[in-house]
Amino acid sequence: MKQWAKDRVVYQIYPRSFQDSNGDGIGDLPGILQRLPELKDLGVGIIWLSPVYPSPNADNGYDISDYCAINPEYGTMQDMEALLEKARELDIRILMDLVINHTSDEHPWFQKSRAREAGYEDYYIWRPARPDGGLPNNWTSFFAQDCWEYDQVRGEYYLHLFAKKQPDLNYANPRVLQEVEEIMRFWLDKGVAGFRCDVINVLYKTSLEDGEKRPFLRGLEHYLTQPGNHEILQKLHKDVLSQYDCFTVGETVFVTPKQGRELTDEARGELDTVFSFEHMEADQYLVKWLKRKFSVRRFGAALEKWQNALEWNTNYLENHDQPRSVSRFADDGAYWEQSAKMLCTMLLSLRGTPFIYQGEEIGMTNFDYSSIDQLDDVESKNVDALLREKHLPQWLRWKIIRPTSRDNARTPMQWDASANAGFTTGTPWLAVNRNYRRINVEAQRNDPFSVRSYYKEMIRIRSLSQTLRYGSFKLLEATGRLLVYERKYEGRHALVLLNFSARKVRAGYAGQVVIASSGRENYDGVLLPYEGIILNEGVKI
Ligand code: ISL
Ligand code: CA
Repeated sequence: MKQWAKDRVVYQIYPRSFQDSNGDGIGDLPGILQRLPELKDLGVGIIWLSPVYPSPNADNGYDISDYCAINPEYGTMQDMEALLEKARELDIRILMDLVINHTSDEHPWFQKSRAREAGYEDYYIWRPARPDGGLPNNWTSFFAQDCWEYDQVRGEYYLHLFAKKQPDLNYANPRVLQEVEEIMRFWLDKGVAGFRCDVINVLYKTSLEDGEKRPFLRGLEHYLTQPGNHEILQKLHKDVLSQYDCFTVGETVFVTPKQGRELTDEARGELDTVFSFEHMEADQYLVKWLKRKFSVRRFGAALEKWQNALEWNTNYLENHDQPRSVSRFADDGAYWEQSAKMLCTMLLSLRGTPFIYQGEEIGMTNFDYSSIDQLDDVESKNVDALLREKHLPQWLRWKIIRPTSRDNARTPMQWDASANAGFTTGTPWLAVNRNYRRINVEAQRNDPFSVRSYYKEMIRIRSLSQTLRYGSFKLLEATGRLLVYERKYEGRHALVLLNFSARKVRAGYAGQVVIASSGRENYDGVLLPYEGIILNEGVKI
């Protein structure tokens, strides 16, 4: 793995919601370009762009209809080149989102495949109905549906692990892999620095037999991290990735530490790093719809396991699929500011490359909508439909969907206190959170005590400290409220003390304060509500 990818901080941009430049209510590439200096100022060294390719937007760009072009809603290829150029000037590298498990059903490959055009028949996973007329198998999708859709043109069903407008590609067909290699070369040759690889451990379907009985994701055992998947990644690495100065992070659903180690083993040559999900279960049972109370103990246990499982981690608390961290793991009310800074202290002091999601650096919160009608997300809508089928009343459906919906993180970026938070002069595609007059970049930019300034300072401190970047990780405490860990490097160490509660907590350590989210310069053994502190050469007392 490249050293630059270890030393830099990544910032994820969800283009649709970042910055609109032409008043159509949709964020775009010129909008991003305009904001690059802002990100540079924050200390960002890498940007991950969620998909910007042409797409019918059944899943906001994760359903791609042309991999080597730019969605006209977002601009042109010239805009993309200008963005790369400006980023180069500022020494910011750009990662593209590589979504290759599925395409849009409007992609020309799918159009040709459904028409059985020569050479394209097997680009997707087609099956006839069962003799009894039933679906080809009993699998269920990630988005709360079955996995098969009947296509009138072809007279067969196609497999889709996600929405029905996202047919899965057939990786048993070597032509598909060649196409993917060409796409990767196209972008790397344009100067991108690598890829965030969407659901990259479900590409290869070993068999299409019925899945074991289970309430969700039936069929998973036939496609999760299969040997055939490892082979695909090795080939992409050998043929393409190894030829460039680039970095990859695989979004690997339900990944175990052992699989994570295999996927990132340099000797095997597959991926540089993976996103794991276990810490996201600190407030849920396996799937996000089954919420439980956030537990520091569970959170700490997941961190301890993953921080030590892999040679190098990627750390995140938010992305475009997850609710806002300050609303989820801490307090977005009375202790909003303390909470956001405490979470920042953690994110930037873990071992691995930190990923900040747009708006996280100003403490953006979950949306404040009052009904499902205000949502856009296909996943939320499918879940609502499923729960309705099961006769759940509306209030209960909303209770389940509201804290979990992916739209919580997709509300437009809050830039300033003007109309629509400075995101657009038109009507935003998704409503802006009403707290934008209080929570926005402009209000925080020049305030040395703001959440954003704290992020900036933490990024700076991390960049100066080998201990925080490369040190080993050791969990010292993960109790009801308190999370404490040690980072150690070449005989030096730092202690990170985090209070996940609205009460003062005794944490008996002493040392020199490197940074405290409260701004204080001395530590007296008691953490303030939602306070985060890093102590240099700290000791237990
Ligand atoms: O969001 C999730 C659960 O609610 C995840 O299961 C998510 O579907 C999974 O992490 C895969 O996510 C990625 O691929 C999807 C896309 O919708 C997500 O936005 C993307 O991050 C299909 O491309
Ligand atoms: Ca626009």
